[in-house]
Amino acid sequence: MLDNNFKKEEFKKSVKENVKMLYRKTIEEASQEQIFQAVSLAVKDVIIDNWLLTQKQYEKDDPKIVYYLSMEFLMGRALGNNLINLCAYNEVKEALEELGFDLNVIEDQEPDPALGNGGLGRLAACFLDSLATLGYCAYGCGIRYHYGLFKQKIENGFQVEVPDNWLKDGYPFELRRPEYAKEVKFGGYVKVVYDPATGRNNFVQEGYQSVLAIPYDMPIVGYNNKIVNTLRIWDAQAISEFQLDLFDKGDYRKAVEQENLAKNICDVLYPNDNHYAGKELRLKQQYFFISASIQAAIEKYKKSHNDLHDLPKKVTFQLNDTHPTMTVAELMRILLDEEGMTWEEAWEITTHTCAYTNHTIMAEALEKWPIELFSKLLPRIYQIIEEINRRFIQEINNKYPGNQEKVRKMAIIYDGQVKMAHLAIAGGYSVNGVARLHTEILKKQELKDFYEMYPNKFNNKTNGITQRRFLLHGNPLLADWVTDHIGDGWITDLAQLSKLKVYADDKRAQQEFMNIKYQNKVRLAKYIMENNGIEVDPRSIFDVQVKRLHEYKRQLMNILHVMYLYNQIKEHPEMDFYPRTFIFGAKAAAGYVRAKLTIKLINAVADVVNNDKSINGKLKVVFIENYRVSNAEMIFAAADVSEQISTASKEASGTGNMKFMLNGAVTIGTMDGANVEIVEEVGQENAFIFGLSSDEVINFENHGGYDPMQYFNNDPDIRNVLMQLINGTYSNGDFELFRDIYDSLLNTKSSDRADTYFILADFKAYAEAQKRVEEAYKDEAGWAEKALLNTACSGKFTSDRTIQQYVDEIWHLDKVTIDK
Ligand code: 26Q
Repeated sequence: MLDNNFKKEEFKKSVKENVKMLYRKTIEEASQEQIFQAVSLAVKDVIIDNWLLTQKQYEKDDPKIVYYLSMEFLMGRALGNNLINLCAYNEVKEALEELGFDLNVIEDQEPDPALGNGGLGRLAACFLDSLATLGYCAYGCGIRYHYGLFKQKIENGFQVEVPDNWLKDGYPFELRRPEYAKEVKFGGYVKVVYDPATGRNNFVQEGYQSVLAIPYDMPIVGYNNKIVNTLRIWDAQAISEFQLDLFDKGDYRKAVEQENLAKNICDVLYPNDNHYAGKELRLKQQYFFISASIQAAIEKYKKSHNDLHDLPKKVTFQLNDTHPTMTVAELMRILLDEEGMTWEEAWEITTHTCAYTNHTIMAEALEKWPIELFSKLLPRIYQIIEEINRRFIQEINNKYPGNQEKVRKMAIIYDGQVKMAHLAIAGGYSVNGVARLHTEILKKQELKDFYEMYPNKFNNKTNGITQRRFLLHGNPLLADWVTDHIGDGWITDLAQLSKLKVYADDKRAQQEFMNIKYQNKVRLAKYIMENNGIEVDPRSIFDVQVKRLHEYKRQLMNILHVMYLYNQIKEHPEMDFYPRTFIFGAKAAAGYVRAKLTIKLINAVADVVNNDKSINGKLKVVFIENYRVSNAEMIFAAADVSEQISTASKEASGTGNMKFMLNGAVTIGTMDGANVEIVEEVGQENAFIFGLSSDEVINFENHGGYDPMQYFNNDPDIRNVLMQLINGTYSNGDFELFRDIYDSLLNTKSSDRADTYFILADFKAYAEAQKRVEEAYKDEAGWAEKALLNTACSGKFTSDRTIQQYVDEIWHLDKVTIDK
């Protein structure tokens, strides 16, 4: 066992002590939840020592800091992950066994902190893990939502959202730090005050309302290196609780208003994924956590440095999509209004400190705020953005004299709206996409004009995932097998997985590899039985699509294909067919009606297919309720086939695709996002690629010429499946239930083009690729080789590699090691 602070007997004593202190109980009397709290407290104790050590080291070394600013951190459970990174997992497992507890059951007591929607939020969590493991000084900055992403229940086949009260029993891995509270100001107006001493106009916000931002810190444990970084999430508190004298002054109304303002800011995470909703509360959330985070960062910088002009040498603010773009204006405000700098000085510093990551090219995800809303809520910030815009337009005019078209397309404020992406690009020194194809599309299409103006700002950082959670913790059997074959260096250097390649055609290795897959399928089958009451055969092909539900991700194409297969089996019962279990997991945004109807369709098909005795269990369909980080770990480990079937050009990167690959699942997918790079690593022959290319899709979109009706008219298989949406086959005779889905594919009633995501265009190619999957799976050795090679070739997709590239090419951080 590696060097860590765990002594088994001491740890057991500490758990007993904690149960006594917290609950006045003996260990025999305590519930599993209470044991979880007691164990977590014992673990936190060890972490805190390293946390202090790390802070001391940072104070001594004064390394450059990255602040990763994000509205979302989809952390998943902390206990198991912390034990893994402390290299104490097995010891604690044994200690608990000796006390009569099962660590897995204890881990299951932890709420799954779901302060994120999907890919973007989970990426932020993987990045924090890699930053700590690689020894870089990094702070995550976000919001302490009281309710995370809703829990999903399925009732009568429909999604029902249930509030996620994750703080209900107290969360053991957070530390409240009220002494670092910051004031955040909203509303009011800006008064211009001439200062004869400096000859400057000063801008003073008056008549505003304040909220107090209280930080809560969560430890981010690096792997086996004693480094513990910090995720700082801000909670809102009414300032009047601190300033009771307001009442004395008789300003009762303001006190109540401020109280109300504070009340709802941190209530809930907006459950939209890849979709923008221009809600005032969302804008408040943005400014709330940005203002607090930037104030704290500047204060910290000033403690040990005396010249703010050197800020870019010591600090980078990385913007996780446009949601934290307010950073640009808030930093300008502090430098101008509080530090008394000139515009030019402040702009020079800001544009060398901020950097922006783009995560989507979906038009409906682009953030645009109406200026009335913006200027009322944030008058001084709006004023600053107006000036940024005025100067930016001047720059455009200088570069393209008389070209109004450029101004129209690139201005930060235009048509009564503030365009956050434009502000992020103008206000920073780096713009990156999240996979090679995505970055190319940004440069050639979506952000073409900006690329032309600032080619040097643009760069690619292909996403990655942390193997510590998604292999070492999630798939212990495979993790041990890998370590037995190539040593444990892969845990911090995933490229070493390529050493497994020599085993790809080794009979024994293949058998062991597939046996582990089988055991993981048994584990998932048990979970499905317990949670869904559906019996699935672990010998069938586990074909999995888990991700947020969105039309562009095409869960609909997957389920239409299942309907097609079912028709085939019914028509040709004698047909050779390898048993397959189609597994879905997906949350739909609460207001996304068509996505929710797709969930109903999946469950309706499941009902019919799973209960049809005549097909002898050849086909099963399972919708796993409440897909989230904790069950994801188990699902990836059990997958044979990874569904990555987005309309080409729409998925910026995808990260689930990488988690499947790492766990030895074979991809069926389009040439989209990071799939392109996955195929490049593993080889065409070890993946199943189909469908329109991104160029073909973009060409249709720009020039028209796509007619889904042709497929309906000319292809009887497609026609049959589509008719089954409106003839009651899956709706107990109700012709209307799924009509919206049918219409979305064929009818041009709405202003949208029918079949926006080219499902009918790709359907046959998809079915044919699925046929190839089936044939390949029948060849046991051939499949084992493919699966093993997927794991062996997944080294590129570690977030350690991604972070190292951010460090080398954008952040330029200093590596830190803890002395001794
Ligand atoms: C915006 C405004 C108002 C409310 C919500 C939002 C909002 C929230 C979340 C907009 C977008 C998101 C999330 C986007 C996202 O998760 N994108 C994914 O990012 C991954 C990590 O880079 C990529 O792998 C995925 O391809 C991309 O879809």
